[in-house]
Amino acid sequence: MKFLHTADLHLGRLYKEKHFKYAAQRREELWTALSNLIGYAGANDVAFILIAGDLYEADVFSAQDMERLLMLFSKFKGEIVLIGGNHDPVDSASLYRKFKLPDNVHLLEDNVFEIDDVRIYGISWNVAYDFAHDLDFDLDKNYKNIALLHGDVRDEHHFKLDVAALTDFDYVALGHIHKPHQVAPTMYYAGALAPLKFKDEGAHGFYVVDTDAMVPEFIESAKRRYVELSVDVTGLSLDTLRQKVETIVEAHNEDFLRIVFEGSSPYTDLEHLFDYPAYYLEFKNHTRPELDDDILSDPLFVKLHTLVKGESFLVAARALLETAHDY
Ligand SMILES: [Mn+2]
Repeated sequence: MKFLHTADLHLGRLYKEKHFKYAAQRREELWTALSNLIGYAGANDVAFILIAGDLYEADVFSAQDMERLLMLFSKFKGEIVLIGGNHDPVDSASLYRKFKLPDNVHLLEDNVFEIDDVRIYGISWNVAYDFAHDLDFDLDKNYKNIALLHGDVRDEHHFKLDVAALTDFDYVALGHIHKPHQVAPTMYYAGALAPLKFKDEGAHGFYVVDTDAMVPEFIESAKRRYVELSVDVTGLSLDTLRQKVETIVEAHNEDFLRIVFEGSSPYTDLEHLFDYPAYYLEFKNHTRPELDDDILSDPLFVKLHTLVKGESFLVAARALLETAHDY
């Protein structure tokens, strides 16, 4: 029997980045990602789908959105087992309370769902739950036991999950950390189905797991990636730099792209010099002004340094240098 493990879809998420022309379209793409996942599951003999929390953004998710979600779920022939995360906690205000869930959708608040020889233990996030003390399971080894949880295995202050308390499970399906990865021999974060910010670099998708082997196969499904690339501009002419930027933009014109300028440059406004019709493109200027030791040992700059310290000194020195050039 095969199952699919996903998490952190964050449906409804608003894109507030300045100058992002495709914010509404991107918001819709998160739905497409889920729809594609359900299509994949249907076409690949997946018996059940595990959703490990943060399926939607409770702050902005409407009743119509919930109707749409449940309609999508009801199209799947298998079972859907899910829990709430910190973005969609299952408290009294939860939209899950206001709708009748389709027969194949199973919301686990702190209970077990059984399918053939598999038992899935799920805990939904709500403010009252204390993960530090309540990860106490009495497992029957005649079953394949799966845990479905949303939390952080590293951060003491953020729904800390105790890895040692979960080692008896055959598979632990986690959500919350957006990077897909293995945390222990049988514990995996599926990662965000679609990347949502520059911290979510790299490949995104979901895991497909056979319950006999319990070894997940990662299926990359994300349409776009977040890509941050550094360019050292030291000694480059503007024309050479323009060509470099152009090459990068062409290679990533369907991605979220951030180009960081580093090194030293005589141009203080590099981040405003380039503009290309890319899907999403932003520049960060981390360059330092070109001030070499010869210049800085000049009595004028030595005197300046007694008056202005730190970063302000470099800015002032740069301005002074530019003014001097004009004479
Ligand atoms: Mn989360």
